[in-house]
This record gives sequence, structure tokens and C-alpha cells, in this order.
Amino acid sequence: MNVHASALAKAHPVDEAISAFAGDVIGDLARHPKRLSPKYFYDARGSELFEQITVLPEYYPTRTELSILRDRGGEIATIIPHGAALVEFGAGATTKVRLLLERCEFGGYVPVDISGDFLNAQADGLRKDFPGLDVYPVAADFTAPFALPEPIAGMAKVGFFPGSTLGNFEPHEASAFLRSARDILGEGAQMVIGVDLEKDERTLYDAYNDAAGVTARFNLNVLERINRELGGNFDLSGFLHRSIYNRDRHRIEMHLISRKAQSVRVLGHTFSFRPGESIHRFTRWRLRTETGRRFRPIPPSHLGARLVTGRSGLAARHDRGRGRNPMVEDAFCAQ
Ligand code: AVI
Repeated sequence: MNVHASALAKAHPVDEAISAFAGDVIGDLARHPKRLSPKYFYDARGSELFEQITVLPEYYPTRTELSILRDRGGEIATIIPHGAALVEFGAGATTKVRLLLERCEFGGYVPVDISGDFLNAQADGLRKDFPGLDVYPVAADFTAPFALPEPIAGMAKVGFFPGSTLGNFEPHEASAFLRSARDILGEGAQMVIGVDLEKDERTLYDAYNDAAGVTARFNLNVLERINRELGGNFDLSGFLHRSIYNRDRHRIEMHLISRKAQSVRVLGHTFSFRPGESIHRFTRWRLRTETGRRFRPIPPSHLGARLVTGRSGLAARHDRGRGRNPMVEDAFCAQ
């Protein structure tokens, strides 16, 4: 049954969100190696810092994807049914979606994001810029099931998941997300997904270790959030941001490294850190072909096949473009 987004918000009171955050942080810091889930990096400050990352000279993904959407957006528009509802998973600053909104006639736009205040500000901006568009923001963790707003119930659905955020999931999480998206959108829905491809190591390294230190501030912000919301006592100067490219696993790993032996308390739990011990922030998987030892982007037609393994219920439909700094937008159809 579909429920309206305001009813959904009532069903997820703030203290429930904080206790999920607390439970995940305590569980993740007790693990070996310690880790923190990417979804908690996007509070209001984290979302602002991430927007600063997207315009850094070293951070190629946003620029690349915008150029694909600009150059090939018309082709994407041809597969989108007239009057469909567009559901964006993790909408953020809604920059990319504007290129689709300009080219397609949507019956409604549903930006879904965990950061409620940021989301509402974005929705207001879109209503001003696209006066004919009905915008139904949903403040939710898009990795878990959520209800779509009632007014879009009768419309065809198109999911939008740009930014290669799929690469921030572990492979089993990526399959689970795709299955969940398929269930939320329903049979016959389309899904447009942006995925980054393997590229030279220097480009990757620089994109996640920017000279201005914004990525470092973004990553350290989660420790500040733990201090503020969970009464933690992280000393931020005791941790250092470092991203490395793990060649064997074809992925960028972001770490917060302890500069010294130290103990941190969060909600009555004590976590000890050795000098040099890291909190694994998250990983960004790149996709590559299995053939040969050289890195090679997956031909887009194979990419679809690869993503559906894990029974996501999404079948590859079309490749819709490839940028100069290899990255693809693929379209899928839910079965
Ligand atoms: C949101 N996600 C796709 C970004 C990425 O490129 O993995 C997150 C990010 N974190 C630091 N830089 C970028």
C-alpha cells in the first residue's frame, strides 16, 4: 500500500533515526577493522561539503556525468514514458536531474534523501525553476524500503541513481539496493544508473585526496557528528584522512587514520585505537572486465549483465552514453 510522504515522516520519528545511527556506529566501531557507513556522512554539514567536492578540479565524476547528461540526455528522454514519475535515489543537490527535467515531460519528481532539511531546500528551488512540475520530496534512507507518495501512484515510474553511488556499496549491498529499488518502483519501471569505470590511478587518487582538503573535512565531519548527536568525544586532530587505490580489489578506499594511541567514548562504550589504525570510511568499487590483467572498462552492454547478477530484477536495456573520463549512464527495465 502506498502512503503519503508526510505519513511516512510520522512513521520514522527523529529519535528512531538517532537510535539507528547510534546502533550502527557502536556496532561498526566494535568491528575489526573498524568502519563507518557512508550513509551517515550526509548530515546538513556533510551534504554541504559533498557539494563542494563535486566542483573540485580533481573530482572528475560530477563533471563527467553532467557532460554525458548534457550530450546524451536527449537519447535518455526517448526511453522515458511521457508523464512518468521520476524517483531519484539520494537526490543531493539535484544538479544532474535538472538536465533530465529540462528534456522530459514528467508527471512528478520524487527526490529521496536522508538529509531532510537539505532535501526540502532543494525541492523549493526546483518548484521555483520548474513551475509546472509537481515535486514530492521523501526524507528517507533510500537503501531501505520506503513508500512512494500517493499522487504518483498511477504514473509510470523511472528511477534515477547517478553519481556512481552504486560503487559505494559492497557488491552484496549493491544487489540488495537494486532489488529494493525494483520493489519500490514496481514492475515495468525504468532505472537510469550512472556508473564510473576503471581509469588511471593518478586520476583516481587525486579525486579522493584533493589539494584543498575538502574530502578530508567531509570525512572528519562524521566524527564531529558522532560527538554532537551521540555525545562522543572524538578529538578530530587525532585523526587523518587518507584515500588509497586498492589495485587488487579495483577500488578506492577512504580511511580515517588514528595519529596516536587513543580511546574514544560513545554512549558509554569505549573504543581503543592503535597509532596508525584506521576507520574504513568507505569504498568505491570500479567496474572492469574480467578478461586480462589490464584494467579495461566494461562494455556497457556487459555492464548491464553484470549488475543484474544477484537477481536484482533489473534487466539491461540500453547504454545511454560514455564520457571521456570513462563513466556510463545505463538504462534498465524492472521485470
Ligand atoms: C557519493 N559518492 C558517489 C561519492 C564518491 O565519489 O564515492 C562520495 C565521495 N566521498 C568523497 N569524495 C566523494
